[in-house]
Amino acid sequence: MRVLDAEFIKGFIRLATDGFNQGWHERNGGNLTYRIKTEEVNSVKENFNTNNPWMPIGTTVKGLALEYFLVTGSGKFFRNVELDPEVNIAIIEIDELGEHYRILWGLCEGGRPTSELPSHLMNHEVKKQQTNGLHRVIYHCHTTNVIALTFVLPLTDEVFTRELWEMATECPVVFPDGVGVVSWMVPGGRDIAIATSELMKKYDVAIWAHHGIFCSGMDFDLTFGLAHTVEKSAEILVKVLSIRPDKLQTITTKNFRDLAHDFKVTLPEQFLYEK
Ligand code: 2HA
Ligand code: ZN
Repeated sequence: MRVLDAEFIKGFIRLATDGFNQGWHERNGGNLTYRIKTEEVNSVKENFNTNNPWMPIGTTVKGLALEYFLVTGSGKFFRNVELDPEVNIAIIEIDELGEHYRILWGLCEGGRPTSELPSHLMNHEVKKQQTNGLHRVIYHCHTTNVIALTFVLPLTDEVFTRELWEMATECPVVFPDGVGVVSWMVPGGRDIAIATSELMKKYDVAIWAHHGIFCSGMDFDLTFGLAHTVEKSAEILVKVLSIRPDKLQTITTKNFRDLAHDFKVTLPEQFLYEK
């Protein structure tokens, strides 16, 4: 099969276009990676070029040895992914030590995988282990309202989770584990990758202060839907705070307990504090 005819490529491209249309991917902002299923690799491997050199990942991801990923390119614009996928995205393979990758398809005019490859792969490693292989997508985007909130709310998991949950009744059901927050850090390196992957042991969403969000999910719909829900909630909070600094009423701790009971979700006590 031609790579561009594969459903997993179409799903990846659709997410990139949807994210751009939401306004979360100015210029080369954001990045997306997908851990490809074995049968999907087999369906397109006749197109692979195995002559490219092995390159260092910049960290070690033993749990991802011999896995294949579809990734956005470093410096590439989400806006262009749909127009010219072969130039802007790539399929890569991880070596048996989890220390190097090589490009098998795509980035046909040159380039490297996303600058956030260490963060993406370390998050994939955590999520693959924690979900028994169910999570396959890691998505980083520059969600405007979430970023705005990182200037005015305390940068704690407790405050962000609770405030985002309160803004839309569906939120505790969509992200019952809550969200984690990373203070401002230099992007692209191992330190931010370690901090984010620590949070990913507990959460499916990590907020990077003054930068954006990182999220994880089983497929493209669920991962995009998660980012979309978090950002919509942040937008409502920005509006509420802009109208008046304090809420007249909200969803209460008791309301959250009732919701958890009826929807059969477990909400951590950490976030059910009385205000
Ligand atoms: O430019 O978003 O975090 C890509 C990024 C880096
Ligand atoms: Zn970014």
